[in-house]
Amino acid sequence: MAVLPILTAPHHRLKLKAEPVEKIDAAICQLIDDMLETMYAAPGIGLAAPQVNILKRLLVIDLTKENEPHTPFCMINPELIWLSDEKSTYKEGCLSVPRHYADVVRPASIRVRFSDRYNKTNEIVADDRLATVIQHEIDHLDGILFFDHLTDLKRNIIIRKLIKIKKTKPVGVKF
Ligand code: GNR
Ligand code: NI
Repeated sequence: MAVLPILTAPHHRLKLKAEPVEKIDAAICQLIDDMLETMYAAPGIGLAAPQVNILKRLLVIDLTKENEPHTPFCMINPELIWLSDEKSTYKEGCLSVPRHYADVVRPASIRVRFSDRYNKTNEIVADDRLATVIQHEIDHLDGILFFDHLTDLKRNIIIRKLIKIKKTKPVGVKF
């Protein structure tokens, strides 16, 4: 088990499209466990493989509250197969966009197809916060960050601040 370093924006690797997982082998299962450990350490409620510099279509999520037992799940090669017309707005944050939060409008309900770590195909319908987090994580697999859903002005303000932080803080230092 290992806590992996998380890439922060602006970073060109965060803008790339991730490749499908071809085979769910021991290395992928190890990666899933390391991503969960990294997510809990951060702490965060979701993590996509590109955030730890692995360009594979794989994500982990755990929406459990602090004093409840962990109920993590992973999605391998997830596909959004239905999006509701109805939208909802949530204040989003991202481990790759430290210190910044913004309201993002997304479809309120989704249907998503994915493989689990046993290579079983699953389909679920999600709404509310779960729908938002799944869409946020699938965005990472396509090189999209939450600020890409904002106006150019808001995005540029965030990116400028992130560049400033990177210039003044050595890489890898937590803040
Ligand atoms: O920890 C996280 N919280 C969060 C809050 C609102 C919407 C999305 C998220 S995901 C984020 C962790 C992360 O960056 N996942 O990619
Ligand atoms: Ni994120």
